[in-house]
Parts: sequence; C-alpha cells; structure tokens
Amino acid sequence: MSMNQSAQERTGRILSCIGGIYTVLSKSREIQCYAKGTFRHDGITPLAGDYVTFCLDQEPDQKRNADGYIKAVHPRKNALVRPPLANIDRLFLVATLHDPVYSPLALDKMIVLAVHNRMEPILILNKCDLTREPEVQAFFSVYKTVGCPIFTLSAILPDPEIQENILALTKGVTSAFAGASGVGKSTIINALFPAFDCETGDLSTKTARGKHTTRQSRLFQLDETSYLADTPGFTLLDFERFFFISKEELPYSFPEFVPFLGQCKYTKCTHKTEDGCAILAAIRVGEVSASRHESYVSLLSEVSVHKPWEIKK
Ligand SMILES: Nc1nc2c(ncn2[C@@H]2O[C@H](COP(=O)(O)OP(=O)(O)O)[C@@H](O)[C@H]2O)c(=O)[nH]1
Ligand SMILES: [Mg+2]
Ligand SMILES: [Zn+2]
Repeated sequence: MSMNQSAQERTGRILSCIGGIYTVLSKSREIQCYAKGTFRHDGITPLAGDYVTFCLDQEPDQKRNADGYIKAVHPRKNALVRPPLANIDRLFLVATLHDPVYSPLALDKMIVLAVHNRMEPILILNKCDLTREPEVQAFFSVYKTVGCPIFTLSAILPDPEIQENILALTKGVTSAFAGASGVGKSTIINALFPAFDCETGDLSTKTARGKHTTRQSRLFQLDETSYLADTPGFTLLDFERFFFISKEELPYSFPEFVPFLGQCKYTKCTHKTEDGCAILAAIRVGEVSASRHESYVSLLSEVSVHKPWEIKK
C-alpha cells in the first residue's frame, strides 16, 4: 500500500472494543484502531455498532498494536450505554410464561424503550412447550394490538418454518436480543445461528462465571448487510438508568395508541381516566388492550417524576 493511500480517510463499522482498541470492519477487512478525534472532547465514546471515519497510520503503531485511528464517529440512530451498543435496528424481546414468568409492565417498558429509541420491537414468546394453549392465546390477544410481529416457539424443539421467519427479520439490519435472564435468548440464537455459539445455561452457573468476565459487546456480521449484537443479553435493569422520556412522548411509544392520539375530547388528555378519551374508547372496542393501558398508566406516573431537565434526548 502506498503512503498516499494510507493517509486517506476511510469509513467502517466498529465490531468490538477491547482495552481501548477498536476492531473496525471496512470492506471485509478488520482494522485495529485506537480513538483520536475531536469527538473525545464532546464526551462521545465510540461504541460497537458505530459507523466511523478512520485513518491508517503511516506506520502501524507497535506499542498500541493498532493499524490506525478513529477520527470521527458518525451520527447515531440510537445508542445503549449498557450493553454499550450503537445503531440497533431491531430488538427481539424474548418473554416466557413460565420459568421465569414474564412481567407485563417490564415487557411493555421494553417495548416503549425500543420504540422511543427507533428500534423495531419483535416479540418472541418462548418455552411454549411448558405452556398451555389458552395461556399462549391470552398473551397473543394482549399483544396482537401492538402491531409488531409475534412469534411463539419452543427453542428446545426448533421449528424450521418459525426459524426461517425469524431469520428473515434479521436480514439487512442490525439486531439484538433482550429479555430477562433464563428466558432462552442464547438457546434461540444458537438454534438460529449455529456458527455463533452462545453460552447457555442456568442462572447460577452464569452468575458465578459473570464475576470473572467483563461485559463486552460485539457485533457479529451475519452477511454483508446483516449484523447481530453478541451481548450477554440485556434486561430492563440495564435500561432503567437511561429511561429518559417525557410524559408527552410516552403515548407515542405505544404504537397501537398512535392512530387515536389527537382524537380525545380534551387536547391535554393524559389518557388515564378522562371523559371522551379516544384511547379508553379504543379499549372498549378491543383495539387497545386493557393490560397495555395499565402499563401506560404506571409508566406515566414513573416518567412524571423526572424533572424536565433530567430528561435527555
Ligand atoms: N423447556 C424449555 N426450556 C428452554 C427453552 N429455551 C431455553 N430453555 C432452557 O432455559 C434455560 C435458559 O436458557 P438460556 O438460553 O441460557 O437463557 P438466556 O439467559 O435468556 O440466554 C436453559 O436451561 C435452556 O435449556 C424452551 O423453549 N423450552
Ligand atoms: Mg444467555
Ligand atoms: Zn385521551
């Protein structure tokens, strides 16, 4: 490679970061970079999933074991602080009716966070082998109004058709899996992507091991345009500290509410109990589920306690 070429700016995507060295994927090559840019003064830390501009060093930095340096982080679609990840398009939310029993409020909060952060939610109800059909139907009837895809499966008894349908949703996007520990995220990922080889197991062994390992995030390239975040899986706790949403924005993060917003009798309707509320009317005709509305009311009181200056974009 000529000197001239090596000074050029290039673009790529960060796959991982270990000890301050970023692995940047650029034109099918993995390049090791350190961070050196004005973005550091703005308090921006490059994350796995970031699109970046980088330069190759004229001479590879032996001491740092790097080939070049990141010069700029491109604007993000979204970013999570824990796990540290940027630019996630689809969030697969895994829930179970047994072992562990899902919490509607926790699941609804995850959906809010996904929608608010421009991640498309996909619901997976796993461990259906442990669940009776009426329970599955009850889950379905609550969540079908949300309008996002819903899959019911048993990860230990893989169904090729369901797998194909889930795989299709990972094409051309960056996906991540979220849900409580033990719901089967790793088992599902392993069934879908055998090359990936996630660690599965019960909670106790994982916790014991977790003490010795740091939480890393890594993007796994599935094909030229598809990526999967390799995280230990994240739960609501990881989101909690970053739950910045105003009470005016909250109803917009319930996708099934959106067609009715603006149709209430009072323009300042909070959709809790007001007369002439279009959301409450939608519940009566089955277009919004009562359980989802209950979660909305709980979340409304939660977000209302944040002072406006605590709400960050
Ligand atoms: N019965 C049943 N067990 C499952 C299913 N999926 C996963 N498991 C088990 O649930 C436990 C936790 O799974 P794991 O994939 O590690 O969960 P994660 O913490 O969400 O990654 C493991 O013992 C799995 O074998 C399922 O569909 N049915
Ligand atoms: Mg796991
Ligand atoms: Zn209303």
